[in-house]
Amino acid sequence: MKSVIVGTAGHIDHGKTALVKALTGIDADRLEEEKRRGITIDLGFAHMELRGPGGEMLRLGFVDVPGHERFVRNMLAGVGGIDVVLLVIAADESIKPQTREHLDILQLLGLQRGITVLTKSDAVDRDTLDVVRLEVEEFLRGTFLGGPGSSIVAVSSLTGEGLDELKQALIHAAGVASARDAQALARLPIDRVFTMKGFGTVVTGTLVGGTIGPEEELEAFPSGRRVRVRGVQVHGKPADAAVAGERTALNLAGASTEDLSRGMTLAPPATFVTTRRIDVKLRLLPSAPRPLKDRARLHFHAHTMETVAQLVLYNAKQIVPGDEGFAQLRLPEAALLLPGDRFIMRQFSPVTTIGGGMVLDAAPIPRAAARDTFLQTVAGGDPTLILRARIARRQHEGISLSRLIAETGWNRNVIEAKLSPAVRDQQVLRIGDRFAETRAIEDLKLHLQRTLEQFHKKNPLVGGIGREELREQLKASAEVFAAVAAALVGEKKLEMAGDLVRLAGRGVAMKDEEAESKKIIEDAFAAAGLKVPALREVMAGLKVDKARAQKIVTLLLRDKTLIKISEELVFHHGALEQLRRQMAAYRANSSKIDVAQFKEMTGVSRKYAIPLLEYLDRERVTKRVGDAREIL
Ligand SMILES: Nc1nc2c(ncn2[C@@H]2O[C@H](COP(=O)(O)OP(=O)(O)O)[C@@H](O)[C@H]2O)c(=O)[nH]1
Ligand SMILES: [Mg+2]
Repeated sequence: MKSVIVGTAGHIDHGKTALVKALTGIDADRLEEEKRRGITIDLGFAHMELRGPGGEMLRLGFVDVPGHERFVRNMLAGVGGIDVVLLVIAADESIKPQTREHLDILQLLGLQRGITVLTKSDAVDRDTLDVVRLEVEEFLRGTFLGGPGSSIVAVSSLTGEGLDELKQALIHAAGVASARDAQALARLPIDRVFTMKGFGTVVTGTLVGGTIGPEEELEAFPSGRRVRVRGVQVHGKPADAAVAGERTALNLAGASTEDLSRGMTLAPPATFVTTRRIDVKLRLLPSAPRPLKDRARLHFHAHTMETVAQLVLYNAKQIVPGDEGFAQLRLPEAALLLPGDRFIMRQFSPVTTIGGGMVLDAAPIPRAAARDTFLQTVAGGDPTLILRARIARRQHEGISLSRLIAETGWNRNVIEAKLSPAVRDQQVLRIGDRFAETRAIEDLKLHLQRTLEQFHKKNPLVGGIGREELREQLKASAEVFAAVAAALVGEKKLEMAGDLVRLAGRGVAMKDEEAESKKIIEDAFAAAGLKVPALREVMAGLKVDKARAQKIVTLLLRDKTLIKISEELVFHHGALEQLRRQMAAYRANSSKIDVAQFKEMTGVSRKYAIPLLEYLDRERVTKRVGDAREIL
């Protein structure tokens, strides 16, 4: 069954609550104080079913809002989830301040559908009603309620006159209202939290996307508390699941009423990332009293949340009434917001509605290059272009699928489907779980080759640059670096020699006797194990001169074939690895070892044992405790 949320709007005492009651039979003023004072303070809820033109049933959930100017913030908490509005204007009073303010808010929220209802038609004569109708038509011109085909219906909740016509208009509006996306990831902005005898904690809200069923685990944002859904009710009745666009009540396990409050959002756990900075497109109402200045403080309302935000204008010192622009809003606390979410801004003081806009990016990159182009692409709304822009701005690092989900709120299937043509055409590369623009990866390849070229020029005698060192210079993650290096090796542009990376055919060009000497040194140390010869003696037996021999040793130390552990002692890396293995095996029997035991285990003299143990201490294989060592 199609579910549509209908919200009321309009000045106080114009008959909104009476109208909802006349339609549904439900009194939406639920608070004792509301009943006593006869005014709506907080949101009220009601529901009804109507038969559509094709015989299908339509489910209408009503959100009745307060009209009093002091309670606009409550109105804002309810109006975020509505699909169709009933703009209520009393025929005996016509347009009043909150008629204007509420209409401004509805427009800023991007609402598309609604019906204007002239209430209390019984209280005025025909001529007055006609005059008011003309006034209202004039007032609505140029708004979503003023276009051709939009209806203005005169109604009396007292006599019932006009109610049938209104129901017909509602059926039409509900029929054409676009359904909310049940495939999207679920998000339920909480508008009420209470306890119910026998149930425990209950929250309600309008489900803006996705579905929620019993036994699901959810996370409350921004607090991070995990809850489990015990039961679901839709429009006051138990349901198998709540679907996007439905008034939803959840009975929750894992949280008390103190843990949850209006303004929080329930969503699948570990899916989204909260933010304190959002990039937005915003619009200042023509009726705003003054220009909006950079650094201004504002009241910020989105979904059911409200907070104070600081404005940082992009590209401008101020925005004048009637104008729009890109900006960043900085929030005092983290919030869950996603691109496409609408918000309202109210002046800090005195508090009036001055504008609003749409979230474009809830994961802004500080000092990003080409930020405006990025924001324009997001504002453009084409999902494929948006995904490409989100990948491109991460340059060669790319972005993981889960991060794309968190940044867009779109589910995995949608993202993979939208990207699959670009992946197939190799405009986008998939590296592990990341997507990166091919162009950015090609740039990184060139950058890597240029970096190596410079290195070889500066260090003609060195066999290459260490992997990690190169990776850090390129500011690439391990994953991306490995992929790029492997690709270049495949293209025969790169060589890897152990830990070293060099351009193909480059690195040390040794003469024969140098290469021979190098081998002699290496072999001598490899064969010696821990009982290494004196370096002086080995060098003396070589064919090359002392300076060359020294250079060769430097190279062997540099590529970590040989490892120097003290001024006099140099070991082959294989021997030290063997020692580590011995230590690990020894540890299986005893966690402590002293010098005598170490000498016995390795067969080396004290002259070697002490520096070796000190080396192991530095490498955190052992830790000195008194005269002995603890093996870590
Ligand atoms: N004569 C007349 N009075 C109405 C009608 N609708 C509402 N009222 C009265 O107007 C007052 C305000 O109505 P209410 O629904 O609370 O207004 P709200 O503040 O917009 O929700 C109440 O005293 C209602 O009885 C109507 O159609 N005709
Ligand atoms: Mg009311």
